[in-house]
Amino acid sequence: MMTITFATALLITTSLIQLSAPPPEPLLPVPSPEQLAWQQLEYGMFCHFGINTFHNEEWTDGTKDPQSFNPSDFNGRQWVEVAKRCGMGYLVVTAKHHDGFAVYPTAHSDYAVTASPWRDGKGDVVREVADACHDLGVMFGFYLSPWDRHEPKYADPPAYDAHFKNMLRELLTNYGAVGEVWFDGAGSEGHVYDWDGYYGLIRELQPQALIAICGPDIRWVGNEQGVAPETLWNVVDRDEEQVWYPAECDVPIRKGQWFFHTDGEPQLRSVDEVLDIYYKSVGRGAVLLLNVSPDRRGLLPEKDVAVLDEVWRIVSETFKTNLAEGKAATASNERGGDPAFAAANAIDGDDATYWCTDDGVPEGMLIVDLGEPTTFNRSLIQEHIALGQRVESYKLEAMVEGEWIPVVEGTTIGYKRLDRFADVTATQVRLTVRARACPTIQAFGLYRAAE
Ligand code: FUL
Repeated sequence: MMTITFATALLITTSLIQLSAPPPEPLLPVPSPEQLAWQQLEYGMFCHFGINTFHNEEWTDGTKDPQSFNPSDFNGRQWVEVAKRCGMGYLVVTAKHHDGFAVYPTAHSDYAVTASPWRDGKGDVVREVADACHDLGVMFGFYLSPWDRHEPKYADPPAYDAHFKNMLRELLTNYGAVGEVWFDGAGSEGHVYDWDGYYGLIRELQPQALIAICGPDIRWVGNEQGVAPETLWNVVDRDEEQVWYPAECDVPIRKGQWFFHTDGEPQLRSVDEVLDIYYKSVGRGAVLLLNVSPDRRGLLPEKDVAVLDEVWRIVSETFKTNLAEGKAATASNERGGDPAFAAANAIDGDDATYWCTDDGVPEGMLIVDLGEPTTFNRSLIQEHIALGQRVESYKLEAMVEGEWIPVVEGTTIGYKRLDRFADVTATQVRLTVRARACPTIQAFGLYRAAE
């Protein structure tokens, strides 16, 4: 029989006293588990590869000879290896672009790799990419263009819907787990699609897959520059309902070119330009889907890969050491006086814990004593968005030679907010946030940018 000693009883009582405050109620709507997991990937690779690759064109009209699709050294695994190494958590490959040419052996069209000389018509781009993704732990997604300039059935919407669903079914059943399905809206003006039928099929066959752009789970940020607005809410009005609808920033690494062009190298963005995009997308609470076009070999071009490598080296070095981590932290209010919601949780390096104020206290100040003059030029703030997005504005100040000076201020935070500013050397910093309900701050960081 178990006896409860005085010491055990005391321990239980103390921990009960300490864990007195309940967590805040979620501020609805909140992300689905899949949306949250996707958000945490932060950065993905888009690969446009198809018949256009062999014609130096962005949009061919569906009449190019399938014989022209013939990569000399195709290696889908190389794409995924580069993505993985460069910090990209997912990859979206074009299974069929507007021209209608399928880069996988569909049973529903002759306009496909099966009619090409590549691997004697037995190749499958999607297979190799999907397998490598699953193998390397990169989330796999595909793009399937609704607009189809080749398929004769396109002129007959119900017949085309059946055709499109046939292709969707193949992609959703033959390639393992799918994390994202990307439906482009381009070219479709005036055409009526059976969207509900498409979504239903995806929900049935791959319930965890997120449907992006022309879909209910991920929204298009609204431009192809990789730039999210300064104020970015994940909650939007849709069909007179408030929904969690996070933003994805898709942008090609070669300006204006989603597909490879033999003369496209001058369009390649520099490391600084891609870093700027990173800060303006991931750093504003969106997810970045950066397009890198495989070339006519079927490989990612070396120069583009060099940019990705360098960008990731700088990002990972910059955010490796949080100069605020583990320092002494206090706050204007800590929920219920409970250590489970204390200021220290924002700088403990643990995303599962957060600093939170009492209900009815939508404003809070977090103060970190750095202990000694510390130089930094980047800051990071993250909300615990599993409980909803709350912060409407924030302000960071630093104690420099005995005085509080403004460092940076802004509006929304969401999953992640990164700010860049000139070197500040301070002994203390304070973050003030104003929110729609008691704020939940899971991370706060100060960094020094890598060279
Ligand atoms: C656009 C398309 O027209 C481009 O070719 C590309 O696929 C881009 C991602 O979306 O709408």
